[in-house]
Amino acid sequence: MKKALVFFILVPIGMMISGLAYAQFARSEDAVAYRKSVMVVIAHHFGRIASVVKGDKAYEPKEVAQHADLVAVLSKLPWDAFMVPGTAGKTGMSKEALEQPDVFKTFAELLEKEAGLLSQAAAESNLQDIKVRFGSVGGSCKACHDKFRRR
Ligand code: ASC
Repeated sequence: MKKALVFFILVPIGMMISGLAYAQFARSEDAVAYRKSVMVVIAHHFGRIASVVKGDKAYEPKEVAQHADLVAVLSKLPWDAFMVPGTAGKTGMSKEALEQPDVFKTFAELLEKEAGLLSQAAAESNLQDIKVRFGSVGGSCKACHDKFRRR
């Protein structure tokens, strides 16, 4: 009875409180689809900021702030989906990522932090700051890709 209470009531409540990103995937393909989708959407919104930073597009503060907010929120989502056993070495992720989950997590947290700072700079409409923070976000993407992306 007590175990059932924990399992059916407290665990789901805890999962709801701990947030959306609690990744519980029925099949490993679902985890792969989830993480790929999130990465595609992050790349899209980050790319929209890139065109402003590079000077290909005029700076519209409100738009950049929206893209930066999305990158910051999305950056919190995909990491558990990368840590699902059996999904390494078949996709863009190398096996080393699953062998070094702490290192992987450190990169993930760095991106989350940098994306939060980019979003702050965008909220303040500070283009100079946005450029600097954009560079740091890109650097954190690259650091993880260099280590854990298959070539
Ligand atoms: C992007 C994108 C990445 C990163 C990376 C930064 O816009 O799609 O994967 O930036 O290229 O070095």
